[in-house]
Amino acid sequence: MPSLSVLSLTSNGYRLDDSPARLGRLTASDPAEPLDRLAARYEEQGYLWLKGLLSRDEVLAFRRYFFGQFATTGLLAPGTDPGDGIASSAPEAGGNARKVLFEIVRSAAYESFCLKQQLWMFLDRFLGGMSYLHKRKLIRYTKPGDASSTGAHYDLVYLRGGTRRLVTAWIPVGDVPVRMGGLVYLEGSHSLGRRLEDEFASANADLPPDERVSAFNRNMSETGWISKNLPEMAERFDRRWLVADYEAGDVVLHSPYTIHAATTNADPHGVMRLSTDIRYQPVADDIDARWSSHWSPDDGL
Ligand SMILES: O=C(O)CCC(=O)C(=O)O
Repeated sequence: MPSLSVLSLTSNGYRLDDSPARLGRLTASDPAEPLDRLAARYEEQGYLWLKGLLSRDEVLAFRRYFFGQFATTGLLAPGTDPGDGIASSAPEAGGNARKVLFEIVRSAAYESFCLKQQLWMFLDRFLGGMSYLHKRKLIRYTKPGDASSTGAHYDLVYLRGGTRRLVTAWIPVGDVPVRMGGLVYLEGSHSLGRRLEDEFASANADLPPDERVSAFNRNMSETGWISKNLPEMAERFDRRWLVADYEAGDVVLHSPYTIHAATTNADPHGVMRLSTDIRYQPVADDIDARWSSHWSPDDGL
């Protein structure tokens, strides 16, 4: 494993590796550990990186299925195996890849991937009762060198219309070593997220109900993100960004208050980062109605 100080790690043009003291590694958890120990670690860390919760082979089979749908779109390098997910160096033409992506979002194959038994059974145990999977589910591929990455945010900003007992599952669909720009977590940031949310709640108190739950209301930044400048945030909040070499089969659960972002895919061989992020909650709790439809580019969330 390369030392963190030699990694070239950037996000939206900002370099994270200039301050090695502001970088650390995520702590892994074994899904077979006793539930009370896992729950205590989630409370303490704001996340659980569950190693090998899913079958590696099944995850890799879904990666192949996913990229296989793009065979005629120009997304993949000619003559390569879809399972490898190697991006073509030529620019995509005609917007076909985008069309295919949003067809996959509505597909039975993707739905069943997100409802793997190992996952929902774990969530049932973790939430202490029947779990519900939000219909709005996001799946993203990132090509090496893509200029924009997910900025720092916590998920409740987009889900204020329902329960706070939400759990996001971020699932790498394929291996995502640090250089491929997986999720990075601001250490111990769930307490910070709670504080920010309290501040927004009082600032938003006088807004009409629809606006109050909006990630884009007048009291929020344009995107709902806290910042794109991750190194500056690490200094401002005096914390480290935690990175990880994710492997196919891993699942990361994070709380709706945990601040996270993504980094640039710097894979030298053109390998695309593929991941899905989906949200579970107790079925009996209030559900944010805005998340009851499939993800679409114009859903305003
Ligand atoms: O995969 C990404 O770039 C962002 C994912 C995310 O924000 C999430 O899992 O909540």
